[in-house]
Amino acid sequence: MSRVGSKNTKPAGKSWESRRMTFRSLAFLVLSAVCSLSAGDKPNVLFIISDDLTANALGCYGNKLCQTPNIDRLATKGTRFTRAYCQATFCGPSRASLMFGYYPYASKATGYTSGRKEVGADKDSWAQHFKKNGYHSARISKVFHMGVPPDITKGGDGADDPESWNEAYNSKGLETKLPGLAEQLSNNPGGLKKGTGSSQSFNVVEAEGDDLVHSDGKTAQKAVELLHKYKDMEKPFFLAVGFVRPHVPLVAPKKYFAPYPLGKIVLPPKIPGDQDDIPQNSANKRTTANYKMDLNQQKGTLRAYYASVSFVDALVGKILTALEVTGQRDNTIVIFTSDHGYHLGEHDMWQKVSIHEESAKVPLIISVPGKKPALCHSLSELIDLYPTASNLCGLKIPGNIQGKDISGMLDDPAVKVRDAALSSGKGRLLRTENWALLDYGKTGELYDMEKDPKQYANLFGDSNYAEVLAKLKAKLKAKLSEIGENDLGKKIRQRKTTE
Ligand SMILES: [Ca+2]
Ligand SMILES: [Ca+2]
Repeated sequence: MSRVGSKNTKPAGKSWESRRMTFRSLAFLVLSAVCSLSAGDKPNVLFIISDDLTANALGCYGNKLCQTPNIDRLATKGTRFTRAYCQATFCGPSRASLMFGYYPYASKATGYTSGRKEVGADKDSWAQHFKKNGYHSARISKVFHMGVPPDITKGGDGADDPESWNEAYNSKGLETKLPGLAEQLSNNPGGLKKGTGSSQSFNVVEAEGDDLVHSDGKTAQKAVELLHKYKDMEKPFFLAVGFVRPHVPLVAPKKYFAPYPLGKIVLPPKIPGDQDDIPQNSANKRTTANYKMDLNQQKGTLRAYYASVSFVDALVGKILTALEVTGQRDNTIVIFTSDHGYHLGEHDMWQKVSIHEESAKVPLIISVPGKKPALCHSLSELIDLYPTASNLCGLKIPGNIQGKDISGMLDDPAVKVRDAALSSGKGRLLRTENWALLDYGKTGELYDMEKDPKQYANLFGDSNYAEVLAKLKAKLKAKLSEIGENDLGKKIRQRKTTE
């Protein structure tokens, strides 16, 4: 899909200037017509982040079973990115990175931290930058890291950054203690243990009661309340809303399980021997075998994950409806994403931390009033949200942050600002348009993403690809060295990528 608008490279000369002026005037007229903006007004930002949500579970990303009508509708009103990557494949570092604008490799914010301690008091988070520049900044639930479920059952702040917000709310929830049909689907051979088990297992509760007995239900309700409050506020708002589903435990109201009877669930396609060329290491250990899941337990997990996703989708719908009924949809930029992806049985792997495509790729939708909907295949990173939103709202992009402004992609989806995306878990992923290098130091994985988008055949040890591998390793090294040049004063030790 293409759209009218500014191009990647601008033609020189007077004709370009006049075309640009015409375009600007047109854009202004369109914007004035659809928005109730007066000159100088800044758009609001509604940032919705889900937890552990793979793009593969969403209808708009091609899932035929999981029902996500509200997120799908948002996608039809914005730009949907098909190659957006997180900077770390688990909660803490991914969120610290996107909120503070530094790669985990640079900041060393690699644990369950907000990132504040690592970047220092003199750096502004994304929300704080907006707060300092005339925005009312608010958080509901998990935006910086929170332990799920412990911080949710406590109703605590988790690893929050109080400097970022004018107001912040937590959404206490009972999680697996909610009444309902409860079961543990991993590490429970034969389903002999009744009820739910340890916190990071696939614990499922088909809960009695409505949305509001859940942490996420309360989060959406608070968001609706704040949107009503903000409609008469003079300042624009930066509202960050974090949902904790589909992070485990997979607890959601019973009604969201109904569309997914076990008989309807289809596990991802399996290739014989697929696991054999995947290095055994801590990044890749969350396998069906290690979780001791039989076929029905695998399907049950997928079913509960889909129910959790549909629950989040319904809550996103409630928030977007509130944005519309309060008359703020036409002057609010809506961003929807997740902190990282997730395995749902591909390669017989589950959950996160892996740096395979399913775990490192994130859903990303950016909807800007006045801009045409589009599909964008250009590479982007979550770290790009901070500079991009800043530019879209007419705020200066802080010089210290490491993301790139991708707002040009919202005018023309063919625009490219990166030739590679970088992610990390236990290892580093360098993802170019055609290749994925998963680097673990001594071992690695190499995939031809054009011929093998599902990453079945690891070419790392194949001598026919030695040249490609060498080039990618050099590119990764150069990228890390570029990121190492920053203002944080951290000692970066370049790890050997070849041995
Ligand atoms: Ca997460
Ligand atoms: Ca394989």
